[in-house]
Amino acid sequence: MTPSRKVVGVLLTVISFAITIGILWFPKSDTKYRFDISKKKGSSSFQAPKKNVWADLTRDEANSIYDFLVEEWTELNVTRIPKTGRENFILTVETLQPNKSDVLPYLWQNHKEPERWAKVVLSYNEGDKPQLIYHAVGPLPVSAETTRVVPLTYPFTSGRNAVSNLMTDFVASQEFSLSLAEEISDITIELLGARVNRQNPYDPDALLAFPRFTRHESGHLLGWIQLFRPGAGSSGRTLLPQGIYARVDASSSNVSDWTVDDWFYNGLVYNSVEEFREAIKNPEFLKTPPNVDGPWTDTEDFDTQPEGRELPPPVSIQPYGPRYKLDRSEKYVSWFGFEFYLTSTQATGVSLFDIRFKGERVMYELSLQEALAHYAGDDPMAGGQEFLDTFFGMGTNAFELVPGYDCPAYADYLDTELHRGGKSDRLPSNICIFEFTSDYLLSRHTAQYSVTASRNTYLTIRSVSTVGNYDYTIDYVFYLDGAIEVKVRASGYIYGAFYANNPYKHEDEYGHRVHTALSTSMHDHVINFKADLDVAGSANDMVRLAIEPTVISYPWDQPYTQERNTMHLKEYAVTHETGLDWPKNSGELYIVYSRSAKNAWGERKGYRIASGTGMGNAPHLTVVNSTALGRSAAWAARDLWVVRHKDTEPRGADPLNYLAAHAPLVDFAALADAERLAAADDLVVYFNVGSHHVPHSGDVPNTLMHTSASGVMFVPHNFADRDPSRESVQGVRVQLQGRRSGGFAGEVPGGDVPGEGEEDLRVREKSSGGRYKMHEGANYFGTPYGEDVKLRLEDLEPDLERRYESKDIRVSDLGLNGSAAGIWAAAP
Ligand SMILES: *[C@@H]1O[C@H](CO)[C@@H](O)[C@H](O)[C@H]1NC(C)=O
Ligand SMILES: *[C@@H]1O[C@H](CO)[C@@H](O)[C@H](O)[C@H]1NC(C)=O
Ligand SMILES: *[C@@H]1O[C@H](CO)[C@@H](O)[C@H](O)[C@H]1NC(C)=O
Ligand SMILES: *[C@@H]1O[C@H](CO)[C@@H](O)[C@H](O)[C@H]1NC(C)=O
Ligand SMILES: *[C@@H]1O[C@H](CO)[C@@H](O)[C@H](O)[C@H]1NC(C)=O
Ligand SMILES: [Cu+2]
Repeated sequence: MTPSRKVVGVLLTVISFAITIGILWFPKSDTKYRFDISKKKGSSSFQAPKKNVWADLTRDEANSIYDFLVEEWTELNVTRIPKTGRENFILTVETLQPNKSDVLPYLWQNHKEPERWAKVVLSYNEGDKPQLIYHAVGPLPVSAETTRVVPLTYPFTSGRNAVSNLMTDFVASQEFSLSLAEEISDITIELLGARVNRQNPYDPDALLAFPRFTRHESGHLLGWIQLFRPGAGSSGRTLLPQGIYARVDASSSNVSDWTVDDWFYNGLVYNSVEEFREAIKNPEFLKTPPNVDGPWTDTEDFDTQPEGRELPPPVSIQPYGPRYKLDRSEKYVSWFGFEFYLTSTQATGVSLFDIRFKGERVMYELSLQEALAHYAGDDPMAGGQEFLDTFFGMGTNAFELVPGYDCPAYADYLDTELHRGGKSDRLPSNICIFEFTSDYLLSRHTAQYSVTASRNTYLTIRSVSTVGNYDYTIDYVFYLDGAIEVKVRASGYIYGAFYANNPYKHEDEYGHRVHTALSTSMHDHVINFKADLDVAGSANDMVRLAIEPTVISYPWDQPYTQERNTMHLKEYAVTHETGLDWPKNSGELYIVYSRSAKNAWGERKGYRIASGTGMGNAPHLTVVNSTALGRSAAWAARDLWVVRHKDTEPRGADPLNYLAAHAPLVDFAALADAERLAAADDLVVYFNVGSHHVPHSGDVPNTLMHTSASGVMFVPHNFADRDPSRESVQGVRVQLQGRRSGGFAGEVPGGDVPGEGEEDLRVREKSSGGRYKMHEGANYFGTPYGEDVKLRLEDLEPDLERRYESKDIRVSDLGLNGSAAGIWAAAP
């Protein structure tokens, strides 16, 4: 049957009229899907069931602690805002996370709220042995009667609460580096065509000088100072090393006593600056071209217009608001059965607590612990370089996100607050929360008379920590089936090495040449997270469920096949605290089981820990017994670790470990020390994500996120009785021609109409009771879009001139200032 010309004409008129007025109704037999948008706006009244006991201190709390320490605890002799580096001051103030043994009774047995405490780092600079010292202050609120200040030692395996700081006089040390570079201006002009320019440090031909310090076991503090060009355009300084290095003995706290001995250029060591100067005069002296800034370090191309670039790309929209509920004041989120609290710390950024799925416990804590970047190379900078980024602050450096780009335009944004250096600073919109519908389905199936498709919508909590040259995008992702993923993607500038064009170099051993005088330096990113799994309760155990080849003689094979080469499952209990690597050929499932809770089929409820979404298996550190790291990051040696939970071991790392590599406050090896795991133990898993980064020409100007992504996933394993996403997922079943359902080709004779007395497979039980009969065409589960939507430009392209709040971002130069070692005031 073909519609008459007249009908088509009328339809076209209706459609064009509808387009003109901006509303197009697709006639539908079933209109129950239409939304009342006003009903979806009610989540502001949503309230967390309990207080967020992990929440960071408020400004008022921080102020009361500053006052208390300065005025009431005069024996500490601290000032709030120091005027010189010689004073004692309160460097940081934040929440001391309550003990799990106090929080669980509060959450589950209605016990009283755990005491609230703060932890403070005091920067002690009197005398010539500067120290950073942890104290606990509590209980809060501050009261002259009950609040105490006690040395904080219980979280540290070392039993200490202090580390030596590198120096008191940061300003003098900066001055030292710059003067050193000035003193060799004749050399720098000769070799680099540039010199220090104090009037304009951003002059592209100005030179800057930065040290990399290492404390040796002997107690010596040595620094290698390297010259850089400033790279002001996009801040690509780490692409602009200049290849002249000087070794400084910085063991004295008085910078005037520092001495320089060796110099290094183009693969050769000179024992003094005179020797270096003399060598340059020799006609045989081998020079290498300087590493000069230019458009090649620019992060954007505003110019070229290949076909297609004149159109903006597709973007995701959310016309009816989010489906999660957010209690902003308690930082509590609820989404399709998932519930959790979130908080942020200066060192580690966003952490999640008390994660439940459909009312059942899954994890007590999911949080970043440390982010290591370990370099290698044959020059003194790359060769000894490693960064433990919590020292610079993954939370301190989690800056404002770009709406519409870092996160969808429709995301919710949260702020964090930093209490450091005597002040409280707000970091605006640096955590985002959003739902996203993936480009691939969660599940689908085609049958003879029907096709079914379920959308894969997930919930992401995202933040980005920009630590100097590098940007880490950190996601916690929740899926409808109960899976939780941790994903980290790196971008920003690589830390390059000077390309020494000489016969002694071993460049191919450590990277690739990527510009005139720039080589990449291979490095490992190993980023550690803690997952305190509480699978259906705290009493958990872990198994390795191996998928193994085997040879079995089956009775049903006889007498024709004596033995069959096949495979089977074999379970190995993890009986002691240990480190594990991801199994070869993915040949084992790592599963954390509830000790006693079972599903309807008698199987223990579990969560599997899996690696591999992204660039393959998440790696661990290649370097064995790293000289640079000492004992400060033992967790980096294996892919994942299983340990017992203890209140005295809340963290696997500490930001001050960076200053005490050989005697760290937290030595992870003391946490994972092969203790026997008992039946009712509460297990904690530490795991690593990251990459073996061998940057190549495509990392210039910036590393790309699709090549730097890695993740670990926690996937329900017999956790429920069947796939729990069925009840929350949105999708469609297309019932094809006729009135049958499902089926296989050719099986049912007599065409598409059910026969007399034959069961009608189109009738389905509803979970709410009653029945649903599928009709021919599209049968939706969950609510589909049912009408046109009107978009604002803001939904597609947020107005960043209005919405991006920050005017000046405190990006670290990876020196000591602004790190966990202190914030320095220049002498007045
Ligand atoms: C307190 O610290 C200052 C330096 O900030 C120092 O000069 C003074 O001697 C100290 N006072 C006491 C009592 O230790
Ligand atoms: C540092 O050393 C210099 C020279 O050795 C000396 O003049 C100065 O007084 C010292 N400064 C301090 C703070 O001890
Ligand atoms: C690393 O250190 C451990 C413990 O001291 C030692 O047993 C092992 O042999 C070392 N490995 C290497 C490659 O140095
Ligand atoms: C937390 O646990 C540790 C170790 O048992 C203990 O020393 C500390 O006092 C506890 N903290 C509070 C606030 O009770
Ligand atoms: C140290 O960094 C802070 C910002 O974190 C800045 O205000 C201060 O001027 C810096 N001090 C020096 C001596 O560069
Ligand atoms: Cu990298």
